[in-house]
Amino acid sequence: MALRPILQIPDPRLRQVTDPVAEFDDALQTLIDDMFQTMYEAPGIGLAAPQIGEMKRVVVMDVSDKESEPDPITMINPELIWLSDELWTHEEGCLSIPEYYEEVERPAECKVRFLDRQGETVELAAEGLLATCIQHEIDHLDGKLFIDYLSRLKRDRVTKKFTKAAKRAAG
Ligand code: GNR
Ligand code: NI
Repeated sequence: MALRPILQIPDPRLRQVTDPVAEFDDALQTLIDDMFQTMYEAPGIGLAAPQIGEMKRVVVMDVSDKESEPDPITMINPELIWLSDELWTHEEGCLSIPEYYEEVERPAECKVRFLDRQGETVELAAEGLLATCIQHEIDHLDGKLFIDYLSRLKRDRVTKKFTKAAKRAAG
């Protein structure tokens, strides 16, 4: 297992569409373990593979609160098969855009079909924070970020800030 560096905007890998997983091999199991370690250490409630530069359709999540038992969820090749008409607004953040938070409106409930880490098909209905997190993570697999739902003014402002910081870091 290994902690992996988390990419930040404007890294172009965060804007790419990722590839479906075809093989449930040891490399996939190691990737999933690395993603959980990286997510818990950050800490975050979700992590998508492209955030660590792995261009595959893999996400991990755990929206359980700190006081209760961990509830790790792995989704491989996830697909949203139903979204509610009812919307819900939640303040979102992203480990690839550290320390930036804005409210985003999304469908309040969703149903998702995915493969678990053994390759078994699972269907899950979600609401509240889990529904928001699932949609946020699946967006990552398609190169989409939560700032894409904000006004252009807000998106451009945060993108410029991180672009300047990256240029300064590169010297
Ligand atoms: O840790 C995270 N918190 C969060 C809060 C509200 C909505 C979505 C999220 S996901 C985020 C971790 C992350 O960047 N996942 O891609
Ligand atoms: Ni994110």
